[in-house]
Amino acid sequence: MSKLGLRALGAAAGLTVALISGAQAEDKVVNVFNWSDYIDQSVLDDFTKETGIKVVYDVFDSNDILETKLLAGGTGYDVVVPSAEFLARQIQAGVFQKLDKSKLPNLVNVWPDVAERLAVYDPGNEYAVNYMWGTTGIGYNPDKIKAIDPNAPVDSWKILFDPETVAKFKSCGIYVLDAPEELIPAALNYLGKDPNSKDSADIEAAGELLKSIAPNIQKFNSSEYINALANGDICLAVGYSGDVLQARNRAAEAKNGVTVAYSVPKEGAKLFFDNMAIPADAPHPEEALAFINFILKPEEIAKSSNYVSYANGNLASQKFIDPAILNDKAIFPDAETMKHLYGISPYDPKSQRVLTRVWTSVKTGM
Ligand code: SPD
Repeated sequence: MSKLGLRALGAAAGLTVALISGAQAEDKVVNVFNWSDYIDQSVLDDFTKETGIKVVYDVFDSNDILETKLLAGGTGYDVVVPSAEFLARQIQAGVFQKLDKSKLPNLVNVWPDVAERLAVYDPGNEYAVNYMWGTTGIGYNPDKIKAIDPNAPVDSWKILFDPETVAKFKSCGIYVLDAPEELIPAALNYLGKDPNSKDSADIEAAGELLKSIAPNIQKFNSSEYINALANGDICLAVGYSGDVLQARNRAAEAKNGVTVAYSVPKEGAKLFFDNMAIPADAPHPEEALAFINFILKPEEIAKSSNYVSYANGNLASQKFIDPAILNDKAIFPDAETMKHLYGISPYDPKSQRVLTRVWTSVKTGM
């Protein structure tokens, strides 16, 4: 063979090697779709360092967004994090693959109480592992609220659902989650009805209550309240426990003089569980299992809990959790608070239609 021929052969061989290692590098990816403000970035970095698997991380702030994508299929995601009541109906719809538990040795670290609660939605814990959990309650700026009404009922849903009371705080800014599965149960509970009711008349009644206070609400949004509270742009929000506490931390870091507090209303609040699952058509199921197993490492999930102020479903992680977080009843509710928390079962297609229609009319005022 001529020198030119040899060189061409060498170049072709080099190209083949490059293509093969390129393909291998491409395979070493896991595509994760999680809630916004729900992880410490260093956990993702640690995962890549330990496994060589790159994480493509994307975020959402509503179960509806996640569910729409999952039901359409072909999301390209390997790990997703639905809340329990959504997980249950998505399992029924065949959206997920069963977890290969032989690839999840760190399951030994899970908190049995949390796994048991999750099993109500995922019998036998076959499809999902709890990531984090929390409550949906009231975030507020104590200084601004006190300046308007020193006796404001910050420990009660009255501050939102009593039309005369909420109207006092309209001028300092109120945001509410854009999540009917949070607000309708809260309104039902306030009305003395079952927060879990799937009865159309009950959902309509909750909708009427929400409509009566909606003119006081500046925005329905499920993530912007963190910065809005932290910057002092609003004084009241219906939000998720850890998000409100992140707002408090951001304000403290910024030293901007803004104070933020979280309350679990005395009438009761929703307890939610967000869980890691693998879509049936995940392109990288092995990497997904490696990712879930890594998140189940006590010191890694503890790092995220410390960063985002949410409780997690990993009992062994508690020795790595900052005592200020572990002992904060707003994050790890005590037995007394737990008595007032409620879970929600999945909405069936009919009640979901009513819920969606009522919610649209709350937001549009029509
Ligand atoms: N920023 C993270 C928020 C996580 C909230 N999960 C919502 C659960 C709703 N049922």
